[in-house]
Amino acid sequence: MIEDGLDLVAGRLRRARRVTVLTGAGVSAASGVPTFRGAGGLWRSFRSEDLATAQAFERDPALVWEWYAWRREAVASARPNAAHHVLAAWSRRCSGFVVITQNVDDLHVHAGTLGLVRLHGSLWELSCWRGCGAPPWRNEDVPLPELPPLCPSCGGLARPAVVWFGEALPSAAIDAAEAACECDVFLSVGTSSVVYPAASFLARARSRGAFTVEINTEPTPATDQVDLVLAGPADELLPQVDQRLA
Ligand code: BV8
Repeated sequence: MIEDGLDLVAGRLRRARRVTVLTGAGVSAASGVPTFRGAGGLWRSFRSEDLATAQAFERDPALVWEWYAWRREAVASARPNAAHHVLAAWSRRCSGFVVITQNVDDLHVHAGTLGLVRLHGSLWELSCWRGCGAPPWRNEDVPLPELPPLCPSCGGLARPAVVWFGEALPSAAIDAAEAACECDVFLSVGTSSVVYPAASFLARARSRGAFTVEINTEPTPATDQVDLVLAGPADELLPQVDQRLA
């Protein structure tokens, strides 16, 4: 019964000093943001993995920028949903609470989440493709005035300041995420648990004694690794857990 699962996780959260939540595209699905592997995962005929690489950008920067401009357009009209709001409230209520996100839509930021660890960057930040030394900059223009956008410092090509496949994650984010795996409860919410190193944190937290929970509408490779599965939409289940904490 889902009710028993909701009561169980609420009981664990009430007793927990340290709680960590890993989120993926499924958390933003109810906000209308296309997921990576779900129905919206394909752009034209391209798989996300084929476009989110430095090789693809090297080959055809205009094509890759068209895809990111399309995603920025889709996210620009999106608003945080109940899942984002519950996690933001928990981050304000509990000092030992950390959200690690794979999402680049910044909806957790817009929900006011404290202590957010962004593993893969942001759609709203750009950096210099040449690496001229200019620090990454924020640009929320939709549409972008020019495609592809240029580096304001050297005039060369700009790239989205996201982590592409084959690229290392920011070491500060990795360090913060690994530290957050020392927790009492670890929730894996709305992620297909196939992209690494993000998908490694659940096992890491489990090996350190955390009570682990998966919230997802579908089974994933993590489903048989966790202590508890809550099968359903995060935007419905997280508010139900929150009600039980009141
Ligand atoms: C690296 C930014 C090395 C860009 C992204 C170990 C084993 C196997 C492979 C590897 C490995 N280690 C490394 C690799 C390679 C690779 C990898 O993991 N490949 C996978 C595909 C097998 N990893 C990398 O390349 C990483 N870099 O390893 O570098 C290195 C090291 C040192 C020095 C140099 C190099 C970089 C990975 C990051 C890539 N960038 N994003 C952009 O966004 O454009 S990844 C991107 O895809 C997302 O950020 C996210 O991480 C991932 C998508 O996954 P999800 O978010 O989970 O989304 P998805 O659509 O898949 O699933 C949605 C889920 O939600 C589903 O389960 C669905 O059922 C559920 N759902 C839907 N609706 C709801 C819901 N759940 C709840 N409620 C709902 N309403």
